[in-house]
Amino acid sequence: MPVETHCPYCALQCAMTLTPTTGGGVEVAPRDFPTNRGGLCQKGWTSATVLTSPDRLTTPLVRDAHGALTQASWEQAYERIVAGVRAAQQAAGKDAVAVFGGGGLTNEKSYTIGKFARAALGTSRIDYNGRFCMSSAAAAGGRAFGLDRGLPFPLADLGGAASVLLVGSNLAETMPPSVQHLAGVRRRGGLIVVDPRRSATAALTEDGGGIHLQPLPGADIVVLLGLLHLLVAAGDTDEGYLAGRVDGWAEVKASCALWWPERVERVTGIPTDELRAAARLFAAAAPGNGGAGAYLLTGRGAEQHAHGTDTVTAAINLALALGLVGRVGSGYGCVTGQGNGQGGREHGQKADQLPGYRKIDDPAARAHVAAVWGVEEEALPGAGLPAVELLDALGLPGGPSVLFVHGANPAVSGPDAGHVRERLAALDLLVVADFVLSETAQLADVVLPVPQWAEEEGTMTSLEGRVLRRRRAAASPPEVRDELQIWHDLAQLLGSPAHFETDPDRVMDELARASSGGVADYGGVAHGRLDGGEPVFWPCPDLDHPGTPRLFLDRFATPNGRARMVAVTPRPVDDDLRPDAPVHLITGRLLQHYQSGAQTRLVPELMRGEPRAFVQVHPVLAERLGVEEGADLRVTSSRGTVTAPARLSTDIRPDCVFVPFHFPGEQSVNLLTNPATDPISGMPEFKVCAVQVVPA
Ligand SMILES: Nc1nc2c(c(=O)[nH]1)N[C@H]1C(S)=C(S)[C@@H](COP(=O)(O)OP(=O)(O)OC[C@H]3O[C@@H](n4cnc5c(=O)[nH]c(N)nc54)[C@H](O)[C@@H]3O)O[C@H]1N2
Ligand SMILES: Nc1nc2c(c(=O)[nH]1)N[C@H]1C(S)=C(S)[C@@H](COP(=O)(O)OP(=O)(O)OC[C@H]3O[C@@H](n4cnc5c(=O)[nH]c(N)nc54)[C@H](O)[C@@H]3O)O[C@H]1N2
Ligand code: SF4
Ligand SMILES: [Mo]
Repeated sequence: MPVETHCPYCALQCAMTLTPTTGGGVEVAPRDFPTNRGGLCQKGWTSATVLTSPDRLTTPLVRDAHGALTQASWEQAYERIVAGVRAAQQAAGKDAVAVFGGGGLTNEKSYTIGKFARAALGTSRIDYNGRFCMSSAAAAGGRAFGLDRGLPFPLADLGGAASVLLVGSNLAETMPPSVQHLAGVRRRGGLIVVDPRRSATAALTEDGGGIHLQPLPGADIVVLLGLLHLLVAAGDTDEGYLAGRVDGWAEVKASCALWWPERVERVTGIPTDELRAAARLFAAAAPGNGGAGAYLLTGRGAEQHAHGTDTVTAAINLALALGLVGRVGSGYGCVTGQGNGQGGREHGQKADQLPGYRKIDDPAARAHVAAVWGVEEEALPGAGLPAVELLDALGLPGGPSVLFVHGANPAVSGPDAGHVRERLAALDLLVVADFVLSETAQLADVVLPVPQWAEEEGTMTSLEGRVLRRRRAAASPPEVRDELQIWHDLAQLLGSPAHFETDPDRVMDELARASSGGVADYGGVAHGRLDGGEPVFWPCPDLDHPGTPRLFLDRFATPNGRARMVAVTPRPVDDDLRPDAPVHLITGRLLQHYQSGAQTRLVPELMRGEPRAFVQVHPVLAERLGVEEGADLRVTSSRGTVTAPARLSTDIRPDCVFVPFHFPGEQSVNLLTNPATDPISGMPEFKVCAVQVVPA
């Protein structure tokens, strides 16, 4: 029987039909859906390969007396975990145990992992890999609008726009089917891309009169202030909208006064005529200026910085100044990345959060959730530590000595990964649940094999805020155990006062109650309703509510209903150029690989496309270094060294090199990246640091 579901990987959540095959696997076929319109990328097409990969985990593994990971029974694995948790908590209190989740977990699992941490382990120490993803946009969106939903409008709305401004998003490689929604704007010559590289997305500006701005990495705030300066100078701002719907405009208007184009050019390298052309194009598209509509979208290029929240705030300020937000046909959005990057940030995996995007330090929120969980409010811990700080504290006095990892591979994807690996190695007990032996699982004391996407039921919330059904099409290998079951079992063994449901349908009903009345209100979301084919965008407070595809049309979710502008100041990147590190290192993604590559490196077809890391380098820089195409380059930051072959390309600025982060070991670019974090979001500065580049 063919089963209708969605792709395991990114937040576009392309629709697919899975047909079981005789070998225990499934066959993938794309399905028409408003986001992917029948398209899939190469990763989606090949996703089923991982189901039957010889490298997948089929039994629990426990580290033996000789230090080797060996096959074990579930009872042995649980015994080791329960003994480790008890010993750690008796010695050093509840916070001696920590939990690290992932933005790929279903809503049901995202909810339950947060409940497991707070109600079963009693620890405040939980955070997740979404901190590394769009947390700066989440913080900026929450601050400006009172609510963080990546796209507060359906993706297909982009189709009618006169201009779309993409800041640090490479959609054409990271969500290829979504490029269909840019067809209209490209035809109209309205696509503007800000990226230090001529990415595949930046190249899309070339066929129809669009604009690619190619700034110095980390200088987006200056670009955005420069654009705002030009809008103000030209009288293109939407004063009626600003007066009616926005607080803080006077300060923000003043903050861009000194960012005239020549000054922006000096800092960013963007020629004044290009900046002026972009400002004119974008302003003319705004409804207040008689345009057909304009969207500003941010991606990780803008967000993954030690000042990422301010950068996104500058983007939001620009969108508000043009009156784009909360208007049909225009808007600001963050392009959420992981499969459940949206739902994963709503239900309590974040250090300071309870389900429904509630704040863990809000007494009313605590009382509500404690009642749903059947525990005393006083028993709920307070706020924990954001991911980088959490990983940093592992194995240190006062820090956690036990860590559970579910759905993340921080040994490859964390900033300053060499240090992350050291901290993981210092733990008394590392428990990793995964379906492959990821680089983090390789360091574990206990590895728990879990089902893959096509073997489980649940829901995912896509980049649009639309809740989708994930459905089972294949059986897991017999010894594999679902995480809902694992948390249920461990909670029971640990004597948890809270009960843990194992049926995803019932977990969703509980999540609906726990989130009810919160910011991310899923009160009206139920599997049965989604199975009926109804698209449900949150907030959806009750079963009769139609859901909310477009947010903020009447008011923002702030107490006074008005958007809050915050003036921001550009700052240098944290790890800036120095004589012994004179080149900027940029990191990001390739079409063929997903994240740490734990899954996609198991797919032969994808490995044929991109088998290893490389250093994208401009021919001018390559000549200065005396290297040719394919020659090994040694790239060194103050944290580590990576050696990889040069790939010469005029698509990158001569003062930068680019290395993708999908590869482990000596090719892991995160050995180099900077763990300095944004003071508001906790986002590390993945996107830029200073390096020395020499021939190897
Ligand atoms: N193929 C593939 N697709 C994916 C993923 C994957 O791993 N592989 N992961 C998914 C996830 S979780 C995410 S978060 C998304 C990410 O999706 P994107 O945000 O599109 O991906 P990145 O490649 O990380 O970054 C985008 C661009 O930012 C640019 N950039 C670097 N520094 C700067 C800067 O300072 N300013 C600006 N303006 N741009 C800069 C890079 O050159 C890069 O082209 O993709 C999702 N889709
Ligand atoms: N240098 C650099 N580093 C980056 C970035 C960058 O742009 N540059 N981007 C950052 C971003 S945006 C992100 S999102 C992170 C992501 O970084 P990671 O956390 O490394 O993401 P994945 O590689 O997707 O790891 C998920 C792991 O969980 C497993 N898994 C998948 N589904 C499940 C499940 O349901 N249950 C369990 N238990 N396991 C599951 C997978 O097999 C995989 O091993 O990387 C960040 N790191
Ligand atoms: S774009 Fe994302 S959701 Fe669509 S097929 Fe590719 S990885 Fe899957
Ligand atoms: Mo991400």
